[in-house]
Amino acid sequence: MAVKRNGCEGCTDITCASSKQVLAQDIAKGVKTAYDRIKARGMSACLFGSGGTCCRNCNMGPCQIIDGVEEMIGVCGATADTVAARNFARIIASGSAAHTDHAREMVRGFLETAKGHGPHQIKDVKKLMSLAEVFGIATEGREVKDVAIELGEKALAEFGKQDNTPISMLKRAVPKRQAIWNKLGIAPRGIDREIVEMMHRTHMGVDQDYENIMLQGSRCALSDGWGASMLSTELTDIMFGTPVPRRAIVDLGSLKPDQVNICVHGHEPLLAEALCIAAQESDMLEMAKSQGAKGINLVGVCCTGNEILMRRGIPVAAGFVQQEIVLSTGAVEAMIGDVQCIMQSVVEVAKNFHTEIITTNYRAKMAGAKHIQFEEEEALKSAKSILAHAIKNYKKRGKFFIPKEEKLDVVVGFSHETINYMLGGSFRASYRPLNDNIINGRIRGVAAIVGCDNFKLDDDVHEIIARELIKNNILVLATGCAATSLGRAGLLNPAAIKYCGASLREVCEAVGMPPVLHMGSCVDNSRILIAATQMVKQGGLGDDISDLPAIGTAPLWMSEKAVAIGQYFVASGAQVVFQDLPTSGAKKFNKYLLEGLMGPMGAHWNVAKEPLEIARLMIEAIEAKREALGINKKKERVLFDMEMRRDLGGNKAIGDAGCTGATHHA
Ligand code: SF4
Ligand code: MSK
Repeated sequence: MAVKRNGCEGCTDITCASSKQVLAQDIAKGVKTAYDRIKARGMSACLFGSGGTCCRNCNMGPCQIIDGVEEMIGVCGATADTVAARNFARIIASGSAAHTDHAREMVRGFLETAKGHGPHQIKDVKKLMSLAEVFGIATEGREVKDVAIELGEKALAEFGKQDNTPISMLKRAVPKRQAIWNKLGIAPRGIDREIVEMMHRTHMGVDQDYENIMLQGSRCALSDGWGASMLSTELTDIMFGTPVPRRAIVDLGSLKPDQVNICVHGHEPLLAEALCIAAQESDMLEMAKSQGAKGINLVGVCCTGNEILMRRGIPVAAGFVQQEIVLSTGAVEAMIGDVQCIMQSVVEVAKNFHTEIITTNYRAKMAGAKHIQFEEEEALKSAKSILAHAIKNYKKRGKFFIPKEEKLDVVVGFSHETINYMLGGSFRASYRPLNDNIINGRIRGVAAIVGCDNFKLDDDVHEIIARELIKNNILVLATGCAATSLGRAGLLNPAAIKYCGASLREVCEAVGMPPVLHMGSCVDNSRILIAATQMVKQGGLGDDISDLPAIGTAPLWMSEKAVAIGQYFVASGAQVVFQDLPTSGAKKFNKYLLEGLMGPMGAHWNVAKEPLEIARLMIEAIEAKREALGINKKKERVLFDMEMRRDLGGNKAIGDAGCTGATHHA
């Protein structure tokens, strides 16, 4: 597979069979997608932009900085390192802001639900009580409603907190990590505050020391990971149910020829959940029938899709790079968006068909789209009015094409509680079996493949990395559009154990789980923080996340949120690999991210271009951690007699693992 970069090398390859089929149809001839636009632009990305050394933070510029050229520093004297650090920090702030604003809406929705308003309920009381304890809320003998209201109010206060004490959920981290944050003075104090301070410190003439800028960059990112995102995940679980394993479909083929197809796109699940409830109500179903449809088929796109996939088993029709392609089927009555990752181009694509693009959030409108505000106070009524609009569109449907060959079955719903239960069983639910399997070498380590899809690279990058990891007996956790793309590649199915090394296969087979575990949307990367923390607390794998044989990657990152996620992982002690970083134009700062952060954080960023190079780096990092933990002790050599060889018959994956050049000693 040739990986081609944006610009002069032309378009990237689409490997997804369903996507190719749709775009090959006559009805899609007039559609222009991002793949076409990349080709049409025909120019390389701006060197200053991609290297991170273009500054427009004041009107003496814009200044394009060339590192090492005296005349090419900023008018104010800012160096390449300062400018790249400020730009990088602002990416973190923007990504954190997106998660934070999302989380605030979820907390507000939770508080309304706790008060008994709206169509939702408190579904996971056990989780409510355990989170209440984290916030120091008394639970003994109290009504669920009272605990929930107090939790909602305390959670909401975390956003605007002004004193200098740390946000509540930091205390969930292991003591050693908390001590590192305290020593560095980077324990987040208020979720909004850290974003504001980051923006202030990167204003012209404020913080001009890249190491100091990155201290706040870490604090800002931590306020996302351990604050906003974690609150969103936990309260959403309490309200809509903590995910448990369930079968579902991830494919464009989840559209139905004889039903009203409605794509729910974006991130905040409040609207999507209300639509799910509304779509089951008899008045809506009657309305669909009156229009000649057999029913209402809700499908997800991007992370709203992941939210309802995880909790309700509702199919994800498309990941980020397929949002235009799903409309190109001509079979979608409406695409309903809330916030984030909704490309403006969907309006133009929809013009080729009867499809209506409906925006529902005052923060996210688009010219040419119909805006119907989703009113949270009257969630069900509001959801019904949006649905009714889509249903009335069904009769206008013209020629359409729904790919049939690929209906990719997935098993999803791996919250950290589920992993706990699945590996530990109902009597001893714990991470002990996972830790033991890592210590005995059956599972070499854990790798997270997270983040977006990106038109700049071929769409099978996630698959190539995941296959290499599981072949080398590394358990993979996935979130966001990366998880959806791994579903399309068939790796979220227990049958994917055929791609595993022998020992990982044995573990997955015994538990009945796929080797790649879908853990949710992009805010749900907080589940990975908790899972990693639980592994440390369980014992035997060191006393900090930085000791674990674990690593993460977001190889096709697109959104600024992915950088915020990357930084909160690094600041939590986990290594992270990206395909590129917008800092390469500033030598010292770039080196600081790739090496220097190791000193204060015990982890750093890594960059590797090709997917197999990324996988190799991840495997080597995991093996190095195993070595440092002293769990790579060689077993005594066993000479196999004929009977033992027969027992191993058919276990072809034994020996598969060596092809990356990594060392194995299990
Ligand atoms: Fe140029 Fe400095 Fe202004 Fe940036 S802050 S645009 S480097 S003068
Ligand atoms: S939707 S942020 S493209 S994962 Fe979360 Fe996908 Fe990335 Fe958007």
